[in-house]
Amino acid sequence: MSHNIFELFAQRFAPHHDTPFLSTPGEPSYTYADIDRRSATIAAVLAEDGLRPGDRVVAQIEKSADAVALYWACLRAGLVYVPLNTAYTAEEVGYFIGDAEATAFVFSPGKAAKLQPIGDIAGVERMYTLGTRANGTLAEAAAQVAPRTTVLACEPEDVACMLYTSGTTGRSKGAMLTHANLASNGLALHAIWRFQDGDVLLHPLPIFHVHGLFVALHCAILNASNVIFLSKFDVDDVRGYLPSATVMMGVPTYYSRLLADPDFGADDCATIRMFTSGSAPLAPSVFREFTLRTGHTICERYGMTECGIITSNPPEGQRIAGTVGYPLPKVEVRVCDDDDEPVEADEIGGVQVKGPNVFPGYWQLPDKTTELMTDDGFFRTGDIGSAASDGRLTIVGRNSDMIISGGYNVYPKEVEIQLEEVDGVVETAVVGLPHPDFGEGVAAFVVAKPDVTEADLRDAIADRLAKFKQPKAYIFVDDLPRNAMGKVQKAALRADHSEAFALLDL
Ligand code: MLC
Ligand code: AMP
Repeated sequence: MSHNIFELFAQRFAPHHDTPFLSTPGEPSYTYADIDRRSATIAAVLAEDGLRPGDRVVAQIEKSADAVALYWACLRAGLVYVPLNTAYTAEEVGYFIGDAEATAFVFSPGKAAKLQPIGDIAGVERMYTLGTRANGTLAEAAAQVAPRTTVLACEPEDVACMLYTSGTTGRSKGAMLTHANLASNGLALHAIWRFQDGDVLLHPLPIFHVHGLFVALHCAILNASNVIFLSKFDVDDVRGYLPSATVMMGVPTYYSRLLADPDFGADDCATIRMFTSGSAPLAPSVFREFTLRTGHTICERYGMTECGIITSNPPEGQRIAGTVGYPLPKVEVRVCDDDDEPVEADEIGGVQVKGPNVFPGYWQLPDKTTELMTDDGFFRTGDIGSAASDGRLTIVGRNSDMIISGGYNVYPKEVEIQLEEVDGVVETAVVGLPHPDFGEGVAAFVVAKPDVTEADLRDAIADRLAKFKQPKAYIFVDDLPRNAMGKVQKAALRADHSEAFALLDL
């Protein structure tokens, strides 16, 4: 029996082959049969071009029905799909296609001038463009070939996707996710979130991260649901389509932005049976105001690239603000001290996870993977939290300085490295400070010679870092606070400047 997750998808959507799957505003709906066939023709092109199971297909493409068809093509052919944030600059993309040793690189037609040379330098064998309107060289080639309907028989532990994350040391690492990881997490979520006939998912999330590509889309596919497939989050668009949906998944910024619209309220949400939130902490104030305004209690859940969804507030039971609920079925969560010894209930420690959802490791970094796994097979998440006596988990922070801005991870080291290359900059410290819209905003504390200006810094990194990583505030200081060991005290910077974004005219 094959463990290719595409087999599971096909079994679920086969009885609904001709029903709507991706409904993009302004376009005719694509049925499951449309995307199934489209993915089979893309798989045929990739196979004819020599791609073999296990090869990495790196894609920096806009959210579209064809992007999903490419993802399915990779799954069915046993290729490793490597989606990249569309905000990454050409320089960042060069790192990823090199590190992944990409065999194929698919990018938006509009970025060809910048990215084709990057692919050439990296020695990528096959490059294609793929637009949002069935345009681009890959789409055109796929339109000329017969579908390749076979689905490669996979083992559970075969790698299906690789997503870059956790760059605490300044560079992201490729988290490998297997067919079994994705299948177990998708089936668990489909069950605990009570997906049912007739559910329609409103999908404003990007599809280059776990949340939008796996957590949201896989639940819908396993339910053969129709997906209202928005190109990005926009308050007016979301409000317009909520009445056509029954489920929406989002990051906290989505909910705070909806609440910032004074006209948003219960009438918008009359058809919705579940809102979920994750990828970053949901402020209890947002949780409570959302309930007051709409009558809905957001279901907060906790996940990460390396583990998919780990815990969720209960579908029927009590959802408590500031908590992330209980472990999914077959997932074990424990809170431990520095010696990997479980702490008492309600005591704070490091969150560790074990289960079919946990990834096998980082691409070509076995030592890093080993370092994060305990002797008894638990993954050290790097998150700090506590578990109540009934197992309900609360996340209170992270043991790294990682910033989560609007649901995207930003690694301070990656930003500091770029800023410190600017002439006249002596040193920097990048931290996340409370931000009314993004949850945390990237702020850079800079020690520099007098002639260095903020504009110099912004210009220097404009083409080197994705915009979401670029500091939204620059604070020039004479020196950085240090402890007795000489280590910069970022906690002090966060504490002393916690109001910085609240004071800015955002
Ligand atoms: C965009 N910008 C951001 C940003 N997104 N800056 C910081 N943080 C972000 N997340 C930049 C833009 O480039 C723009 O710069 C400026 O900020 C304002 O843009 P905007 O129009 O307000 O941003 P928008 O395009 O609306 O995007 C904001 C957002 C988006 C919150 C809608 O970031 C988003 O959809 N986030 C979801 C991320 C996600 O899917 N995370 C899941 C990770 S998986 P300029 O200069 O051009 O104005 C995971 C596991 C799990 O964590 O548990 O789920
Ligand atoms: P990523 O590496 O992009 O998958 O981000 C995963 C990280 O997001 C986790 O390790 C947590 O730090 C954070 N995270 C995800 N969901 C939540 C949540 N509900 N509450 C707090 N932090 C969260």
